[in-house]
Amino acid sequence: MFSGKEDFKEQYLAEVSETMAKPFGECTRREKYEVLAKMICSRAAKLHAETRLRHSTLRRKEVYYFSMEFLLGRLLTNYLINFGAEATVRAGLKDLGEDLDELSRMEPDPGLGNGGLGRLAACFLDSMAFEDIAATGMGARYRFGLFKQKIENGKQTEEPDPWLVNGYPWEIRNWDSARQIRFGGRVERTFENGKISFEHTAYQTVLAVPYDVPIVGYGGKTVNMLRLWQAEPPEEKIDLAAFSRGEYSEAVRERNEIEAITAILYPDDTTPAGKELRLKQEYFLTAAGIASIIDHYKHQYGASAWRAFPDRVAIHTNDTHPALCVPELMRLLLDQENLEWDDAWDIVTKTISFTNHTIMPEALEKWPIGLMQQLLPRVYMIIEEIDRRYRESFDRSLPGWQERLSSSAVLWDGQVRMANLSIIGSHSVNGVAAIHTDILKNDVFKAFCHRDSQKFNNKTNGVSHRRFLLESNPDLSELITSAIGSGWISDAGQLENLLPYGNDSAFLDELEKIKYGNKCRLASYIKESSGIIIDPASLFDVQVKRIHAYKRQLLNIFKIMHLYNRLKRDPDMDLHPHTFIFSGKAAQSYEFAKETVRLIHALADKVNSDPQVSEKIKVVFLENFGVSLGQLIYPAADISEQISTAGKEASGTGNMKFMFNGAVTLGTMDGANVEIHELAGDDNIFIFGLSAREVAEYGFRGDYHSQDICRRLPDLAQITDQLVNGFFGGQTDAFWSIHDALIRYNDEYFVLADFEDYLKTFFRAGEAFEDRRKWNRMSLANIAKAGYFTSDRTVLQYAEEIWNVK
Ligand code: 26V
Repeated sequence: MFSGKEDFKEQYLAEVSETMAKPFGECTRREKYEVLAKMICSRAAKLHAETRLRHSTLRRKEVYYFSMEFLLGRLLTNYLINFGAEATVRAGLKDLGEDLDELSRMEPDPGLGNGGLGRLAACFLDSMAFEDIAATGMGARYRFGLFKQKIENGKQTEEPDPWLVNGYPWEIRNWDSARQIRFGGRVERTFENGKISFEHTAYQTVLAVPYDVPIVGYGGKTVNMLRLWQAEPPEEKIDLAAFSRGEYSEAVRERNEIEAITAILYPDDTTPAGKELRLKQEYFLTAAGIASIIDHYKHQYGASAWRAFPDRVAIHTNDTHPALCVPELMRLLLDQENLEWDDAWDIVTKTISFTNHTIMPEALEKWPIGLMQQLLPRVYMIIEEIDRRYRESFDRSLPGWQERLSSSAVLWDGQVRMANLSIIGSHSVNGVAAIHTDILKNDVFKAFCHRDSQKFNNKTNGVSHRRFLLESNPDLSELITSAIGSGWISDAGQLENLLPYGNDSAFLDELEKIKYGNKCRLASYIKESSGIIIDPASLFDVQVKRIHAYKRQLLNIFKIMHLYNRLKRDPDMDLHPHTFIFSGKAAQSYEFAKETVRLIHALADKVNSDPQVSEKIKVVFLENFGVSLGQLIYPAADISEQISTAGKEASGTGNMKFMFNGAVTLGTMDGANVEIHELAGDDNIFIFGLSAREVAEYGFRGDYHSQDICRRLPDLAQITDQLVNGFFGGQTDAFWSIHDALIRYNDEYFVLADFEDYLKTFFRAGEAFEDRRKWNRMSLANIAKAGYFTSDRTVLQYAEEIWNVK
C-alpha cells in the first residue's frame, strides 16, 4: 500500500491539501481522520473491482448474506492492519504530530444492530473476505442506529444515534444500481394463451439505493462488499400545490413516509404502526437484494440459465428477518422470468439457507395475515400457495400428524409464521451452538426434523479473532507472536502452540503484566467517563451483553448484594478486592430490563459510597455498550460472566471474545459455554447450575417453587427482601417488579434455584485467582484453546456444508 512512512506522508499530505483546501496544520482531527479514511477506502474500492473480476473469471459461486443487522465497528485501524499498513501509517502520523488511535476515535461506530446477531454478521464478512469467498452482505442503511444509552439518575434513557451527520467515508453511493420496490396496491389475474398471469396495480413505488462499503480481508487480497440499502422517493417528491397553499408538511408527507423505512433500526413494534414499518423494512431489504442478485446473474449468465442458479448463487438468511427472500425469489422467477412453479420452487429451495438464533418464543416472528396481504399482495398469494402445497404434501398416514402439521404450517391462527416459511423454503437450517441445534431438532422444530432431519445442522458461532484479539489487545498479540510466530493470525488453531508455555514462569509473568496493563487502560476510561476510581489489582469480574431476564444479570447482582451483606456483618472477611463491571443496553420498551439497569446503579451507589465495603468491592456500569467499548473491555477481564438459564442462550459470542483475551469463564452449561468447557477442560472453567435438561424437567413437572428456596436460604431471603424493604432508599425506589417476578411469579429463569451453586463456584474462582501462577495458567489455557472459536472456522463450515463453495 505504502512503500514506507515517507511515501505515506507524501500521499497523505497531498490528499489533505486536495480535498480540504487548507494546510494539514489547520485541519481538525476529524478532518484528518476523514481524509485518511477516504484514502484507504478508495484503495479498497479499487481492490474490490479487482476481486470481482477475479472471482467472475474463475466463475466462483457467490454467497449473499442477508441480515437486517451489521455491527461493523470502526474500520480505520482494522483495515490498516488488514492491508499490513498499520505500523507505517502510525509512524508517519507520529512524524506529523498525530496519533493513529486518536484519529481512529473520530470514526463513528455504526450501531446498525442490536447485539450478538448483528456483530456475528460483521465477523462473518471479515472471515469470508479473509477466506477469499465471493461474498456480498445485504443490509439496510438506517439513518439512526440503535439508540445511545445515557444514564440519568441511575436510569437508562435513550438518545438517537445520528451516526451519519458528518458523512461516512467508507461508503460509496451507487445510484445507478438503484431498484424500485412496490408496496400495497392490488393484484389482478388474467388468463391468456392458457397461462394465468398476475398484474400488480395501484402500488406505491419506493426507490432502494445501495451504499456500498468495501470489506477488506486480512492480507488485503480479497475485498468484498457490504450493500446497505436506503429508501428514497422515486423522484423528487414534493406536492407543489400543497406547498403553495402553505401546507409545508403535507407537501413532503409522502417523502417522509418513504424515508421512514430506513430511518431507524428495529422500531418499537408493540404498536400497529411500528409493526407495519418493521415488515416494510424486511421486505424492502429482501426485494432490493433479490432484484440486484437476479440482474447481476442475468448479466453474467444470460436470461435463461435458471437451472444452474443454485450452483452459482447461495442466499443465506440471518434469522427470519429476511425470510421474505423465499416468496420474493419465487415471485421474480414466476412473474418476471416466467418459470413454472415446480421449477422455481426447486431453484429457491436449493439456493436459500437459514440460521435460527433464538428459541425465545417472543422473538419468533409472526405477522398478521391481513397486514401482509395489504402491504405485499402478490407476495402473500405466493406464501399462501407455499402453505397450501406444504399441507398437501403432509403424510397423513403417520400417527401424530395433526400435531406436527399444526406446529409446522406457515399460516396459522390468522398469522404468517416466518420461521416455518424459512424452514420450508430452505435446503439447510442451522443452529448456532451444539446444544442450541439439539434443542431446535428435538423441541422447537421437532415436526420438521421428523420429516427431514437432513436439513438440520449445527454451525457453532465464531468471532473475528483479528478484531477482538489482534486489534483490541496489541500487547497480548505481540507476546503470542514472540512465542509462536505470527501464523495464528491467519490460522487461529495455531494458538494451541501456546500450551507448553503453561510451564514457563517468565511467559506467565508477562501474560499477567499485559492483563494488568489492559486493566489500567480500562480503569482510566472508567475514571474519565464516570469519575469512579477502581483498583487495577482487583479482580475484574465482567458481565457485558444486552440486559435480559434470561441472561440473568440479576444472579450477578444478588451475588454482589450477598457480598455486601457479609462485609457489613464481618468487615474483616477475607476477600480479595473485586471490581464488578456491567455494561449493556435494555430494549426501550422492556421494563424489567430497565429496572435491572436501575438496580445495578442503586447497588453501585450503595456499595461504592460505603467505605466499610468499598475497599473490597466496587460496582461499575459502563454506559452505551457497543463494539468499540467491547474492544476496550474484553482484554481487561479476569472473569467472564456467562450465566444464562441453561437452554436459553442460543450460543453467545461475548463468551468467545473474552476467551481469546484470556478471561476465565464463570458460567452455566448453555450455548457455546458447553463447547468452551469441552475445549478448555474442566480445570480451566467454572461451571455451575441447572442443566438445560433439568430446567426443562422442572417445566414438565411444574414443581419448581421459588419461595421454598428462600425459606431454605435465609441469606437469599434477605436479598429478595432488600429489593423492597427500604434498603435502596424509600418506597418509591423499591424494586417491586423484580421482587414479584421472583417470588409471586415463581422465578421463570431459575435465578433463585441457581444462586447457591453460583455463589459457591464464584468463591472457588476467587480462590484460584489468588494463586497467581495457577490463574495465569488457566488464562493461558483458555487463549490456547480459543482458536476453535474464530469465525474463520465457522464460515469455512458454512462454505463447505451449506453454501457448497470451495
Ligand atoms: C430478541 C428478542 C426480541 C423480543 C424480546 C425477546 C427477545 C429475545 C431474544 C432476541 C434475540 C433475537 C436473535 C438474536 O439476536 N440471537 C442471538 O444471536 C447470537 C448470534 O447467533 C447468539 O450468540 C445469541 O445467543 C442469541 O441470543
